[in-house]
Amino acid sequence: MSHATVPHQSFNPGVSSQVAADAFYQTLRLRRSVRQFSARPVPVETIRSLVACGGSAPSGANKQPWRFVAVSDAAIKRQIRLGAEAEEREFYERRATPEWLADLAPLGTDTDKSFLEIAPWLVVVFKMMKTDDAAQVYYVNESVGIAVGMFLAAAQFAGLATLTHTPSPMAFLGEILGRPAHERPYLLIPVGYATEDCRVPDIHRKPLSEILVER
Ligand code: IYR
Repeated sequence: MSHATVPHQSFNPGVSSQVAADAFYQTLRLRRSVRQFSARPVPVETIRSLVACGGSAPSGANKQPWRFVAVSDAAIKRQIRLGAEAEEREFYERRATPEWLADLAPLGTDTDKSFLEIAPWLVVVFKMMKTDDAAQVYYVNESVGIAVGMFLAAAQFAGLATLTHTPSPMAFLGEILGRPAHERPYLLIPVGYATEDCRVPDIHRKPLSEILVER
């Protein structure tokens, strides 16, 4: 069976692929999960561009099974903070295993999620278990994970700070944001600028020798 095609447009970085790839790495390597956000605003146009970057991701059968809900409304941000803190209290006080709490200790995280009200934007990513027309979707977790990765990389490239936040369970997000049942909360991403005095945990990425096998 024939299928419609268009000419491929390749991207020319204008330098060698090695130079371009290393330059991008020098940008990405500075990305850290930030929990101290300033109230400095980010224009909605910037958020739209970041979501367009996320939405450029490949997906199973091109079903694009993601929805990005961008929240700047103070009252909704407060509701989200209260919902997240309620889940986190449950997590830290009951659900987390001792091993999990020990693993989190170097991050210094706790139940205080005040950043959810301070960051100018909360981008709540939903995965779609069906299309809006109730059709089948494929490789949803892979697809949405890739889209989020591209969103995070774009935010870093734009000089913005992000946090990949997973209060769990996240059902309260669908309720607060009035999302339909076929959309399931996937990740909550505060977006903005880090405070001037922001500090982050002294943790490190694995060296290439540990993550790359060349054969
Ligand atoms: N969701 C909790 C706990 C938490 C879990 C993991 I895994 C992290 O990498 C970081 C935090 C919280 O946000 O505090």
